[in-house]
Amino acid sequence: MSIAPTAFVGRSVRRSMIDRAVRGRATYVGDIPVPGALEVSLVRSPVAHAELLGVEVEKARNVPGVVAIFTAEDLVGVGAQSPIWDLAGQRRSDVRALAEGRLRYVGEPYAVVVARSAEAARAAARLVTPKLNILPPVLSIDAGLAPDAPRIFPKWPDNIAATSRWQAGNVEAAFAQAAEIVGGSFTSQRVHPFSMEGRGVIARPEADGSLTLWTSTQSIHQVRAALGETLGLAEHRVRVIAPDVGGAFGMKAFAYGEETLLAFIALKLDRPVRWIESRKEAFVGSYHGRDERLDIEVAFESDGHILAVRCRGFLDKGGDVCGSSIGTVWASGAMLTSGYRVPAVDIEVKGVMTNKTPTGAYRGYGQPEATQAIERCMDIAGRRLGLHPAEIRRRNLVRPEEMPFTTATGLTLDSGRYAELMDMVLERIDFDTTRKRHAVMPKGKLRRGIGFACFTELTNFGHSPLNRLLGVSTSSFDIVNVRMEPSGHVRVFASQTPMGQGLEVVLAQICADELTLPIEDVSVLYGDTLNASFTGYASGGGRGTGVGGGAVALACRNLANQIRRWGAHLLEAPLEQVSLVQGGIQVADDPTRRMSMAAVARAAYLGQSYPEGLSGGLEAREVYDPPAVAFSYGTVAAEVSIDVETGKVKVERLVFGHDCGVQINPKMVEGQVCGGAVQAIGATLFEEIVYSDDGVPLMLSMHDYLVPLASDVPTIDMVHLETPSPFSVLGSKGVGESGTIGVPAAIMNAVQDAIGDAALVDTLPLRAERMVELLSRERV
Ligand code: SMO
Repeated sequence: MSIAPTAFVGRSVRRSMIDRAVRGRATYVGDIPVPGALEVSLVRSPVAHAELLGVEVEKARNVPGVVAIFTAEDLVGVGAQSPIWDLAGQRRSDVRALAEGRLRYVGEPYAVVVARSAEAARAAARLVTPKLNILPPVLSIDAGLAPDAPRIFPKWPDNIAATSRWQAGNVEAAFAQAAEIVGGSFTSQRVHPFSMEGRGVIARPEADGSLTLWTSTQSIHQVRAALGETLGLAEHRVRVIAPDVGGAFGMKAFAYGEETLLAFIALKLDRPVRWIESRKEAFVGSYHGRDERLDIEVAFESDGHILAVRCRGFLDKGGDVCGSSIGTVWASGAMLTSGYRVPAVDIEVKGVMTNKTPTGAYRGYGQPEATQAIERCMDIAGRRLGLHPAEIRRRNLVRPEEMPFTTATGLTLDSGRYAELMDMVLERIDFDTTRKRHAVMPKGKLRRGIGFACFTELTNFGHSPLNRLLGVSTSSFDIVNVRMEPSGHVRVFASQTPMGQGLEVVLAQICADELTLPIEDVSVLYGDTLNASFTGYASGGGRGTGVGGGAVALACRNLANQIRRWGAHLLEAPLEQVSLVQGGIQVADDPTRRMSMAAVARAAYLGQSYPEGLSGGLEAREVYDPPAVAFSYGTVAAEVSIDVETGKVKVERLVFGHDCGVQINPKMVEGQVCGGAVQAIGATLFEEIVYSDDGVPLMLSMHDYLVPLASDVPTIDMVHLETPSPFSVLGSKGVGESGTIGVPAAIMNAVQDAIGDAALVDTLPLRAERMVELLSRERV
């Protein structure tokens, strides 16, 4: 069956679904009414690096309303949580939910206060005082790598959490014979993922000895598994519920210590407890994104063909090896060759511990960083070799007839029309005309530039048996159950957890389309381990539609087959003549021999006479483990202006061409791409978490952490191609991270074009003061 996306696009469907699925019962963790819940306040480290010699809690205990105070030594029987990404040779940090012996970053929790009111808990938390022996902090990748650097984990021989390396072809020979070698040291700064809803956890012990945990997460089953590891709670004793999630962006992809902590306290006190992250806490207590440097060299032939890529990449991992471990820089390394034919590589990436908030998954997951490095090199090489930036890319981009194409880093590009989409985007932005227009403009107060970047995006993360090779210690199949109720209404027990992007609508569309039902006849249940279906890697890695939706399609096809067999039985027709048509079953094209879905369902639940091989009810369950990942891709072109006096960079135009395979809901695809692009404009132009010399983050509110405003965002002009993936049930690929991946590189290329060759644009963000500095080099 094919998906007819246009059937579902439009206000009425989206509004009705959103009204029911979100607005009608929009409930975040902080809104869950739990009578009698005690309030929890975490006490977080005020310093970047110190020995923790003791914790003074007496004054805090005397605050009226305080019920209990816990430090690490009270966490009897509580274990450390393993990272989900666990590469060969990776070192363990074994940090538990509360720090003991040492504080490793500002914001690390080392004590927790439980009180009858949030005010009392916060007041008491302020009175908890650590006894500290301050240690010198390690605040950068280079400081962490220095031979005499203080060890952040004293038992380790150095500060390196893990290393990954890809080697293929004869890199030495390639560089020896290269006509041109282009390189640089490309930095993507530390950013805050900034979900509108922060994190929050409520834990409630139940009368039957089980525990209910509400948490704002992308991965309910991973949280459940984490509590098994840290607290020894068997899966069936824990029910994890993610209510409506107000944004996640990868930052909520993996379990956190607070989930363990709240579960522990609830069971210990036998009382429900609640912790809702404050905005200030979110800036230090939830994982940061990016913070990578890629030192890259690319060898080219004189005709522009790439001979080899050499790279040493580094992730500033912060103070704990948790969650994604060094997965983001792993992805930078694996994706560095992007959509290009690269015969030889020597790429090595390392995660370096520092005294900062741990970095983790953030929309794009290492791919914006990789794209920045390779796409800057393509532009520079094109200029040096006298090739149009599109021509040098065209010569290297993998062609459709070469796919599936296995890259030198071992990834298989599944499908796509890379060069065709690039040309469409350049035509839409009038690339050549614009460049000519810029060239003859007088050099006034505004410098103008235009640039673009191609990118690929790893999506539909999966094939569980391969995960071990990537160091991923979870499965990545999704199970989906569907049930047609006696009324003919269908319930989808989804595996994926929507995080505010509207994924539940897409899953409902897939089901409705497979069963030819109006979308109103479908409900999607999700976000609750008790009634959602299982997923391993969960809602990240661009898996929502391609994997979660693929499992929905398979389960619905199974159900459709049962319905057809019932139909053939009830209408006394040969099975091959019975099909699902417009919300019912029908024999051939004879509308007089037809039954409504409800009539079939009633018969299936009545069970007075069974079709051969079937018994009562209408339910189906299917597992989908994709055979391989699928690559979305795109080209982003940007025109910028730079005010030479203030240094302000403005994105004047943005054309975004992308292909995520079959689009189930084009409106939502557009929303995802635009949202990501806006986030990327922020990360390219001004967002950055800056630390003081003693390791205190200077950004703790929206006053200092600048996210893009409407006035920073141009109209985003979209260009689409739709190349189905052969590795996906519906031909669909992921789109959630697309927006963030190509935009930084495109803007950097445009900014380089605007300022000329006097200074290399290699460091993000391109804040005004940095631009003033870059522009000043032109005058010396
Ligand atoms: S950064 Mo994502 O949740 O793969």
